[in-house]
Amino acid sequence: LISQDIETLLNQQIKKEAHSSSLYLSMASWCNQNGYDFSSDYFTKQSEEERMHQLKLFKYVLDMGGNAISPEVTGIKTDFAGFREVFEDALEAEIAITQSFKNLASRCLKEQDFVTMEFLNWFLKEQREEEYKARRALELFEVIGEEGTGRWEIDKHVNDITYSE
Ligand code: OFO
Repeated sequence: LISQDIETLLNQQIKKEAHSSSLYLSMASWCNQNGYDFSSDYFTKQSEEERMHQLKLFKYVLDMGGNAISPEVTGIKTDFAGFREVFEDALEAEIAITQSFKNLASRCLKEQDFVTMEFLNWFLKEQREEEYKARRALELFEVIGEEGTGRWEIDKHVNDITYSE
């Protein structure tokens, strides 16, 4: 069983993951329409991962006898000032998600809910990878540079980013 507070926080997290999934899909659309097709694929994959995170949390709430809420997602950003801004927003979003999981984890420790804490460990580890990838993508803008065919090069390398522990 989970407490009402933990259930509320988990439902908020479900909504955040759904929001992330929609945001990434919006980024995929913008990238495709502006000629960055590799990045579009990259963000489509990210969107699928966020959906998977959402469902993982959703199942956990139900498994623990709680009321999992199918979230309403609104206010998704669709217009970006440029290619770089898409990646800046992606990193910012991942950092916010990490913070959100940290808040959830600290609530679990306060309540001595070690079962949920153990469940959350998977996400905390996942965030390490997600933040790394987002940061690395942004670094490509520095390493390669945006001038000339720079953005075209950056787009080509986005899917090469891999994370190893
Ligand atoms: Fe990329 O965040 Fe989900 O968990």
